[in-house]
Amino acid sequence: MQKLPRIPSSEITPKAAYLSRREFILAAGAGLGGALLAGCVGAPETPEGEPPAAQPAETAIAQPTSLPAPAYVDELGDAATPFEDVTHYNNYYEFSTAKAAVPHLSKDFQTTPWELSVIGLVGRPMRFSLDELVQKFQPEERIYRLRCVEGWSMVIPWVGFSLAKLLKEVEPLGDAQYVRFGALHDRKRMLRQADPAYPWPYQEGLRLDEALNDLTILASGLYGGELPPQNGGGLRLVVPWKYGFKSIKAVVEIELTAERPETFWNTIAPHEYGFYANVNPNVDHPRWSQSSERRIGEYARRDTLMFNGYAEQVGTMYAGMDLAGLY
Ligand SMILES: Nc1nc2c(c(=O)[nH]1)N[C@H]1C(S)=C(S)[C@@H](COP(=O)(O)O)O[C@H]1N2
Ligand SMILES: [Mo]
Repeated sequence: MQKLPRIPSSEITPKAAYLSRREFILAAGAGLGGALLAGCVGAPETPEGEPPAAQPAETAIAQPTSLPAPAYVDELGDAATPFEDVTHYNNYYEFSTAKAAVPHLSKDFQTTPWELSVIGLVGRPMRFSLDELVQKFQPEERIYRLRCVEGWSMVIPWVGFSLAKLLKEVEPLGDAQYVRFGALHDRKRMLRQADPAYPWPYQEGLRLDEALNDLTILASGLYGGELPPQNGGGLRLVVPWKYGFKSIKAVVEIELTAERPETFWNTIAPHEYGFYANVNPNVDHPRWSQSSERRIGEYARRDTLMFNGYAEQVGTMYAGMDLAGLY
């Protein structure tokens, strides 16, 4: 394997693990949870789309004990799926095809230490430890909907950082057009990789502009803590406007390429799983209608939103493309 340089230790600040409660409160005040936090502390409502006026940090944290426990709500006002469901209803074929079995079968999977290589068409190929990534790129709270092509969805409070920050660091070359993501390939640690019916390792890919979109994150945690093995720890990709299978778990390699990379599900069933896989209520999967979904924890189905509700942030990337063909 190619020997890759590491980031100099001078660039690493000592000690900084996951998002602290204080950072969460500040992040919530400034970002997605802003409207909610404002509501909690009785601040006046602001017009739609406008963030609440910035509060001085000291005001926001003056009396932490008087604040309610952090409430996790997405920007549409939907509460996060309970931690118990997020961590016990998991698609993770390296461990099992049975969702309920995944947490148990992955419970001894070591997520630390974790290493990520960034290679291919970049000026500075690099290898990072998870600690280095977290310290350098400062994960923040990102509360996203996750929509699986099977027709269920969740709201998950990730802890992660924009992939764009990492890509800028390695300096993509002019001919880089796509990004390939490779999951860990280790039969001893992921027992179901012994099954030759699947093209291991799990792989995914994005167009470079999709990878650089601010919504695209590498997640190192959820619910303010570490990323449990069953959710893709040490590190996983999260692309909230695409079907869940694009959000690859246990990422160890990121490669910038000129050609569109092959992906796990597209290789297995190309007529069922396209490269783009943008959430689209108007294009059905051959076996599952995509017009509605079941939010885990709810009974009634809800309408599926175009681009999973992120059309404003991502729609322009697909201008002029035939959306019906994007599956
Ligand atoms: N490496 C890997 N990543 C994966 C999968 C997988 O089987 N292996 N399943 C995908 C699918 S189909 C979904 S819906 C999401 C589920 O993520 P969650 O268990 O955190 O909700 O992970 C995706 N990432
Ligand atoms: Mo999925």
